[in-house]
Amino acid sequence: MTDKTRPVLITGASGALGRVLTRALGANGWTLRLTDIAPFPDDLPKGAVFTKADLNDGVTILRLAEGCQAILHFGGISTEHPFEVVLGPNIRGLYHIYEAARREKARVLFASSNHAIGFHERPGEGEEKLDADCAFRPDTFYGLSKAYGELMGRMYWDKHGVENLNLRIGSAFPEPAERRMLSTWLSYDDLARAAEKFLTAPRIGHAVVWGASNNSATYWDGDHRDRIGWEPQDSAELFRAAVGEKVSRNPVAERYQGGGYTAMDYTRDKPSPKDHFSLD
Ligand code: 15L
Repeated sequence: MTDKTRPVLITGASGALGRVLTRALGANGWTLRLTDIAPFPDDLPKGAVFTKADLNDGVTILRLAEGCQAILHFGGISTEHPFEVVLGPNIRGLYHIYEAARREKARVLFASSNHAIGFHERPGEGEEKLDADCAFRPDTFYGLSKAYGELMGRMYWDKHGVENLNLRIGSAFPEPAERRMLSTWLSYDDLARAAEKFLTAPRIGHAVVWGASNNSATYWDGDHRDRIGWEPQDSAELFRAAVGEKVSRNPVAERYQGGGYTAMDYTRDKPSPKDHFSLD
């Protein structure tokens, strides 16, 4: 039975996706505890409490999670940065979240990212799509922290029974902004629906789900979405005319699923379209 009076903690509440979740879950009657290092910019939903906190501060995170049934972990660094910048919020902070979840017997929704697997090539027309069990191929220090986060979820489930869903988000924006996003786009409404399904699912275990809408140009197939009964409703196809020609013209970015992130600080020789790296 769903108990909406037991708090749900949302980290990264002041970010774009945290605000989407706060609005949607608040409107549906969930009791929300919100946190972020930045102030919360919107009106608080009824009954919600916001606390400014740094994910590096383990004591505060443990206190914030007291009595919570779930943690929606959307906090931390959300784009590529130097290793030392990523380390605190995304690695140490993540450990604080999982320790809090273990103590509270709370479940965790982890905002993972396609950049955990960004160096997989984009499938061509009719080629096989990627299954969520694929190897991690992180494309940045940021993507590496997301792969680590998924593995932390793996360990906390196997060792402590902390249920967790790793939503490997493609591109969550109001609309797709370039051709790649016709494959990777996740609408805000589909994101909110996934969070609600996560909260009400009877059992999750350790699950990995592609965080993308129902896009016909998808790169991805096969995941654990049945465990939460999530079926995305939106599709990037509606935007094809607007963004179909918007490409980067960078051969690295265009070859791999992670797009521009794969090309950042890239020091190998640039691949020609026909090259195939055999020593993978
Ligand atoms: C992400 O993980 C980022 O948080 C977001 O800003 C986008 O870059 C997105 O991936 C993407 O791949 O489009």
